[in-house]
Amino acid sequence: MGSIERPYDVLIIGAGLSGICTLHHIRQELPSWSVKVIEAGDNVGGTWYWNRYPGARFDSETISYQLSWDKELLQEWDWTETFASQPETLRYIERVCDKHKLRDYIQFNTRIRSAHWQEDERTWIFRDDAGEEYRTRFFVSCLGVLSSPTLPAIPGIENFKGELFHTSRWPKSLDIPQDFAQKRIGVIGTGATGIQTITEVSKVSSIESLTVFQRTANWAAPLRNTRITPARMKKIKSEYNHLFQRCAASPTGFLHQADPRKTCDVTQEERLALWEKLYSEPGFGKWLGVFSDTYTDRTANRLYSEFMAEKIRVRVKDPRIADQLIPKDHGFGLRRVPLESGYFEAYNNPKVHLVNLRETPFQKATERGLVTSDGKEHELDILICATGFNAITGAFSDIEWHGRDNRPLISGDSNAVWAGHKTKTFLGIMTQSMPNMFMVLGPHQPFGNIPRSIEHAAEVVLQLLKFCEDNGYSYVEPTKAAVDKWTAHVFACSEGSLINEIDSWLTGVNTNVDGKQERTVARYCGSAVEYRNLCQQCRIAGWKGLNFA
Ligand code: NA7
Repeated sequence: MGSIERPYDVLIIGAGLSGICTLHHIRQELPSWSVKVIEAGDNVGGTWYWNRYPGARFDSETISYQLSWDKELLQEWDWTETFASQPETLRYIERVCDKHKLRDYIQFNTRIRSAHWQEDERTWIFRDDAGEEYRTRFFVSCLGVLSSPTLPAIPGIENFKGELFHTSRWPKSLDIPQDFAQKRIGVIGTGATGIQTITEVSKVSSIESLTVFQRTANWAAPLRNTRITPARMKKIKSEYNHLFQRCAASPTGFLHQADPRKTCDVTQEERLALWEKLYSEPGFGKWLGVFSDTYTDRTANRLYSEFMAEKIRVRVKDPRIADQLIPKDHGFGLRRVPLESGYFEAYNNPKVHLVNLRETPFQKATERGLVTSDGKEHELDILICATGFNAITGAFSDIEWHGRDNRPLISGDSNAVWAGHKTKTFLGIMTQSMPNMFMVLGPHQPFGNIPRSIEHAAEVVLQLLKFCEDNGYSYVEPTKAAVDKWTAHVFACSEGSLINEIDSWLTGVNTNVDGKQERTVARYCGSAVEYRNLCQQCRIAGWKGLNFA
């Protein structure tokens, strides 16, 4: 669209669940508005479009992950597994788009590179890779929390002659198991993605070897996936209202709530009984259903970690390997806990080798593979980087921002709104100097059960857009005081949580990204229930904290 044409009323970037949900609500409630979605991929789905690596699946309960507003689809759609695989989830998202005819508004294969605020016209001008311009009055970022992949900076990596890729850029032409036959595979990274990939690759009997490069051992616990029978699906459908109410009442948006008792207030038998019960059940209860002080009290966390360490020892035959797989530098649950289906048993396979990068870090890459500090060359045909993402702010960094007074959003520049990746927001929905820009799953929103957070944020954004429409406002921006107050509140909520004392994407640390070595508070750590109440109070008070014009 050329710049002389009428601007869009709303431009959305990203056609993952956030973008789809926001688009749907705007189409429903502001039907006369012109709206466009720009998406880098060639299909909808976001996370579930990009992450096609083998073994990719939910490790949170699928039934609590759906869009709760589409009551009809809830009744129509039959899930086949308690924790759905990536293809099934992508099919669900595609179905939502087709049912609501959302694809008509989405432009695929387009990556936005820059954003310029035009104060006199009160519009944003976005430019894509090809230099095409998109003018819009309002803009909703649906860029995703984990959408900007990061690769390890290993000296000489460009010399490696084998295949190398990030898990979220899995080559469409690479089939497992066929293309893995007789191959020496390497995986760097043991987060949720690495754990799923390693488990799946280790099951391919025809591989020559699988070498896991582990820097930080990660706690993980059994997923215990099951098929959903037609009878169970029928029952689930009859309980959806109750199920979403349970999610709404939970601080994390999941079906699980912590046991209100404290770890040391019960006998050892009672403690073990709860832990064993949770361990034997499917899903996140073993992370979220534990005693209420597990992630705030060091003794409680140590006791639970010891319980989990013993489980690993039992499952891994070689005690030296088991010892390396048990985290020593952080307790259970202080990073996002991956749920697995045979991860620890993978190390009982003689073809699977563990390289402990804490003892022998990477020295360099060669044509043939990776050399560690003990001088050993690990020869590889395929190197899979499960090395995570520039989380929360990464996708924002990939765009060059010129906000009000030409301010950058995020860069090394001290004038940047989020200088040094230190995010500041109002309700996690807006930030200063970026007028008319709203965020779904922006920094300072609760993440927890992601679709529950998305639905709420999309609703708040819609309320704000309608407020502008109803009052004839073409300009909205939070005040500095409101941003400072909200940011201070977000920091205050994070106090006392042991999770915030550990390096991980949850605390904004990524060793592969300049300026992200220090921990920060980039997500809302309080209860999602309280967060929603605060948003509602703000709305009832006439959106106090926002300037409209
Ligand atoms: P994560 O959880 O950020 O894990 C990334 C992994 O990659 C982690 O084990 C890292 O080790 C490792 N890593 C990253 N960079 C390097 C370098 N340079 N060298 C060696 N190892 C490295 O990402 P995931 O994709 O697994 O999961 C992200 C979320 O997606 C997950 O939490 C779920 O919510 C779904 P480190 O721990 O930094 O030492």
